[in-house]
Amino acid sequence: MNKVILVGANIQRDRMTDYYMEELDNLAQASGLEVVYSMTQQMNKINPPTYVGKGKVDEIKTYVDNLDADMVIFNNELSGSQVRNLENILDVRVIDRTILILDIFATRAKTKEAMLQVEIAQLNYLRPRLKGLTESLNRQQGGIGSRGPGEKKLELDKRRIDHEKARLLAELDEVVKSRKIQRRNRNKANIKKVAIVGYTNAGKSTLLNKLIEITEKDIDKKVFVKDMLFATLETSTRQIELNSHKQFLITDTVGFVSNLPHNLVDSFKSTLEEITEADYLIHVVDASHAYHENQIEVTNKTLEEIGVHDIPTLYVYNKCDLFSTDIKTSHFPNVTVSLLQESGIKTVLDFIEQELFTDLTNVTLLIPFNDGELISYFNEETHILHREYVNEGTLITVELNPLQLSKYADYIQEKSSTNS
Ligand SMILES: Nc1nc2c(ncn2[C@@H]2O[C@H](COP(=O)(O)OP(=O)(O)OP(=O)(O)O)[C@@H](O)[C@H]2O)c(=O)[nH]1
Ligand SMILES: [Mg+2]
Repeated sequence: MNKVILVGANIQRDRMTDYYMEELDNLAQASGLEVVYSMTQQMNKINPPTYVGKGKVDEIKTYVDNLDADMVIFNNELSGSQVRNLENILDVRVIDRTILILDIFATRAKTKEAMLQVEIAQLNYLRPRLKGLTESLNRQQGGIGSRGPGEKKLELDKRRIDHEKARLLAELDEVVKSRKIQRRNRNKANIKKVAIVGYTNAGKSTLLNKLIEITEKDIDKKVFVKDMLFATLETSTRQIELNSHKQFLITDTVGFVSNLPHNLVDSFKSTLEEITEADYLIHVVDASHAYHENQIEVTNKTLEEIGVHDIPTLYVYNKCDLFSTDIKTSHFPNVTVSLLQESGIKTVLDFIEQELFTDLTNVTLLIPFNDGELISYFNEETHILHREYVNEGTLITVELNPLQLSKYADYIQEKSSTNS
């Protein structure tokens, strides 16, 4: 296991520095690194050659030697020449927060789409730093920052990077196209869509699993949950059917983190696009986290960046088993839950049901006796509120969406809105 030292330069007294450093520590652990020391420095301006001042570099060097560290990770984004200069003095590998996050994504990516997106983000990071990083990349064999395109590092020059990037983008385009077709088919079915969003490790995948558990027999549909950053890198969509037979699709998405590299957000746009098409968002918050307010802000800012506006949102303040006092909630509407202890999940489901199916209309239909197939359709696809046999056939009162309403207009006897 690599022993690493974390360094954070606190420019102009950013009060979030401690939090960023704690998160950097988590990111390092998520990457399988052992953090042996973490240091910060207050500074008013950047020292261009090595980012931090000379005195600080010497201090880092002392820690590197004494603690036998083999890597230094900066919380601040470094240029290629800063990496080179720092490595020359410190004599160990130097990376920054961005490359660390890219590395985690590279290790976790499983689908073709996610892998291509990460590779493109890595190339985008590498390109402007190529000159400074060549030495570093040459020196390094395997490990952080070398997964994905980095493996071909020795042959890389700008022209080749551009060429490789164009190739990857074309490949990504193909993958995205076929997924879009799938999505379009779903849209055609006019089925409502919910997306679960939120900071990494908040409990998004847990929520999806619990919803599957309480509504489905088929628990094979469950997704991966783990106490680590970026457990989920792909979006998974599941169909859920409520007791009332109403169905909707629900998508678990990639978690966000502060200072998520722009390259990454850009290249993950196609994955995140699913969010922009949702009818309803469930924003899961780890309310036990001291900085959850900030995490909400970061998530909302990232959502804005990918073009999410005006989608009704339910805030789910999760992990209430971890704190005893009532928390002050700042975003509305909200519910406080413990997904682990399975409290509050039904309320989330009620919110979804209320929000998604506002366009249902209560109608009474007369189905002739010889139209048995139609009866079974309404049995399976809708919620039959009332049933009565009359001379001409069966009278059923059901909730229909606008599409069904126009399709079965000929059978309608009576109409009234459900949600008045
Ligand atoms: N104590 C407690 N832990 C919870 C609760 N809900 C989820 N967790 C834990 O929080 C961790 C993260 O849960 P996930 O569902 O993987 O979180 P996520 O938001 O999908 O995370 P990423 O996929 O990494 O973005 C897991 O270890 C869960 O078991 C809860 O109500 N209470
Ligand atoms: Mg997840």
